[in-house]
Amino acid sequence: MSPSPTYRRERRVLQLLLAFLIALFLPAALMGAATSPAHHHPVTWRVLAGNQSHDLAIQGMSYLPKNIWIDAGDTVHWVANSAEPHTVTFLAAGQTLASTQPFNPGNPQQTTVVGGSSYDGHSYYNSGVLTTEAQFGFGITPVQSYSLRFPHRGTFTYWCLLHGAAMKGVVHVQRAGAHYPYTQRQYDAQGVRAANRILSDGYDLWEETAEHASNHRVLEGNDDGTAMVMRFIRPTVHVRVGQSVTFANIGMGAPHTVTFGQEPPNPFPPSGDPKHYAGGNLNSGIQPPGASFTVTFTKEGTFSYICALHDYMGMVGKVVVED
Ligand SMILES: [Cu+2]
Repeated sequence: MSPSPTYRRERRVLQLLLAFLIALFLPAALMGAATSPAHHHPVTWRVLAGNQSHDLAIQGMSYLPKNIWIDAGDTVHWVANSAEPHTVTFLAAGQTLASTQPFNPGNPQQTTVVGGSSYDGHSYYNSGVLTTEAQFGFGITPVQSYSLRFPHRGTFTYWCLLHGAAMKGVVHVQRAGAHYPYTQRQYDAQGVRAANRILSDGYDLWEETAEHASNHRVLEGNDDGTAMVMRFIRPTVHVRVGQSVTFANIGMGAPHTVTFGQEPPNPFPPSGDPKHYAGGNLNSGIQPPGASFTVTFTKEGTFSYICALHDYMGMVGKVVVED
């Protein structure tokens, strides 16, 4: 005997109702699973290292954002955002920042990736040299990004080994599944605002510094702890034969050089005679903050020079010597 028409109709209604209920509740059930802590999907967050003006004259010493809140199991992906190099460096427990300063381009612990891809909360981890430039010099291969996973809760501070105390970032790791206080979009917007502030501070500093420069006193850029001016101020000066120009590093951050003639393979040691310069090779050597270098010009002509560390950013100048 075949089922009655009524039974068949009831069964079809039941099937439709079941399909409707599945359609209604399945997405909610899946979403519930995705947001529960037990099934927390790790998120990768982006932090920019540095920022700069279009002409590279102003370089920022900051991570954007400086503070980020993530959940245990998430990853932070740092991306190089300037020609000026930076590192992302977590110091070992008990290690001081001072013990790593100044940056040593000959130390692979500082210039290459150190530590694994997962942060243990207490060991030394280093990104290597992060820059948008393909080359860095000193035989160092730079990197464009660095990723680290954070499996443990805690507040973890990191530094840039090139800029020391001026450049600090913090990763706040909450428990897995905890609510995020900010989205990536909000961090990106914060980053744009911070970058614009740094650039406008840098241009103000450039203007103020120019007031202290003269034909006999050239300033090797300047910095205010966050923004760096990567220009000789003034870039062109005029003197007479027998006169001198003093190049001074009045900043707190970057070292510079004053290099006439051929750029030496190693810009660190000084070479040439600054007391009688009549053209050719002359190098100040590395000028840390506070250092100065005086050159006496004994011949007329136009003499171009560079900062061997920052010429690719446009840090170059010339001295016009007249009889
Ligand atoms: Cu320089």
